[in-house]
Amino acid sequence: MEKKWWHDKFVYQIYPKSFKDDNNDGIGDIKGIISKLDYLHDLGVDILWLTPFFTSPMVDNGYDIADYCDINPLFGTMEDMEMLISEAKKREIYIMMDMVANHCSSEHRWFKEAIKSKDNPYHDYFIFRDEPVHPEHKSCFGGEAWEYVESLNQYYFHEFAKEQPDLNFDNPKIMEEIENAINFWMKKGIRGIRFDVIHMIGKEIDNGIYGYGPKLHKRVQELYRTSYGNYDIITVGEAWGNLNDALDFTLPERNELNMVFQFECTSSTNDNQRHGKFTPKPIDMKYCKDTWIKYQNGLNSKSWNALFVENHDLGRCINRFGSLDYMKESAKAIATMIYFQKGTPYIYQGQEIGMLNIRMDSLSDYNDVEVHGAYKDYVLGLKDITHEDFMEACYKEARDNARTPFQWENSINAGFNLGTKPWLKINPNYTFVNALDELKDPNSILNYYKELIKLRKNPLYKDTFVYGTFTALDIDNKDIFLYKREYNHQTIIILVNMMDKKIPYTIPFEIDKVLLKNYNKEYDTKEILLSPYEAIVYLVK
Ligand code: TEU
Ligand code: CA
Repeated sequence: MEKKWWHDKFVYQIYPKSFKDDNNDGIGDIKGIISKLDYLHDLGVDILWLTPFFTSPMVDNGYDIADYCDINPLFGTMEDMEMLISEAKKREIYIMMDMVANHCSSEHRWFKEAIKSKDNPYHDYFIFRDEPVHPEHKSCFGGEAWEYVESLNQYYFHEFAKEQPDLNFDNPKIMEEIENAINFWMKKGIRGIRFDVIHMIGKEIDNGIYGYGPKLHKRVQELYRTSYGNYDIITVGEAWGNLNDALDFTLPERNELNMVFQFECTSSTNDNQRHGKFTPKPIDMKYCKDTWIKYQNGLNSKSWNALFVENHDLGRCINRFGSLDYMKESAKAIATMIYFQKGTPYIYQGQEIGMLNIRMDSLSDYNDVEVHGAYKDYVLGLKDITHEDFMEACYKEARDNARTPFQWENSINAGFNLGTKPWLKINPNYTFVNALDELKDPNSILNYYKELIKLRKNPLYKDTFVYGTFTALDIDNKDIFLYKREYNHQTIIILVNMMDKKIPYTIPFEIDKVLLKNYNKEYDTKEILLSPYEAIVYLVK
């Protein structure tokens, strides 16, 4: 495999609105990120993926872009962004941007022109029809996917909110616009791109095809050729699909993307026979283990994996995969289980300090457009989810769980700012879950993350973690995740108890030494009684 500069790097995802509010207006900003670069450097991460920071009315918190080449004034100025890029670079940290190509904002100049008349050159930038086509296909955020425009006597298509009209990729001008936007940022020194819902840019609306249309991969290849492929950057696609879809995007010879996120584990708690995340079901860790193994084996030698358990659209990983009774232990176990696999680790802001889901008192505490759309559809419309069940589902799965302000310390507004009411509630647990306390406690989740990152980068073991083969062991065991990484006669084994119970276990190999552990135990025999969520990384003889 051809070696790349980003192969051994950790990506850290920042949701700028919630990270750090420097000017104390209640909204996180770029200067806030700059002020925390030392914290991030100290943690050991190398690439910062920033969710969209472009001009936006913020209906979907930036995933509704009104100008692809300008900075959202809520977050700062272009000078601030240039400063962030250069200050980060001084610490050998690089910026990854979020490219939303599938749709833009209804406040974008293109859309404002488009609705002026059918002859307007921008009209064909969007998907207009005289009647809704396949009206049974609903918007991802609730309600219809077609919105009527009276002045035109036409409807336009929007996969997400009605303020997020889909762009018409059948119009070659759209490819050009997106290419120009990417090239603009490449020249500013951006070193990575995360592509939002990239599987949707091949849609064929009249044929009822929304994801993975026949022209999808040709379009991604064209974007590669005309824009980011000319720069030495790291790319990752948000592509909801299966293993074969992942291969199609990531086989190096196809010149598309370096890796994609797979959502089979994180969405396995959604009951898709009913209303998805709003009708959640319990986690099945064996299923998750099998899925992780499937992607490791499927992409292993051929392409590359993205290793993640959280992002800005998901509930927190302790709530999903771990246990509140074993907060610290399970947080560390989850990290150990996932980040020693082969691929690029992604850490979502707050994950490293064990931030948790938030219990909101009322529906109005939620900011997310998705929550309010779903409430209208299922609680008020279909009436097949009760208000109480809906609130309970939101506690488990609502995207706002990941978007509460970062908890920096046990002081006013958790240190997010100096006291102005933040745009979204702060989790009241900041009194005991916060970065400052975590830094001080040698057994904290944060210090474990630091140790884990150091270990994965340690020159003695790095090649094994980065390029070593992955082999799952004891695969039928439904409680334990055991896997081995091997490179040039070095073998490292990762053993994780995924359960909240004690499990006696006989280690099936000869131990040289323990490289990382989340319990203060000595391991001198091969017969061990694993504690709940115990995790151990062994160097093998
Ligand atoms: O998400 C796409 C997506 O399909 C889901 O993750 C979505 O968040 C929803 O929860 C499905 O139920 C991406 C972004 O990550 C998300 O934040 C945006 O809202 C969305 O695209 C639209 O740009
Ligand atoms: Ca601010």
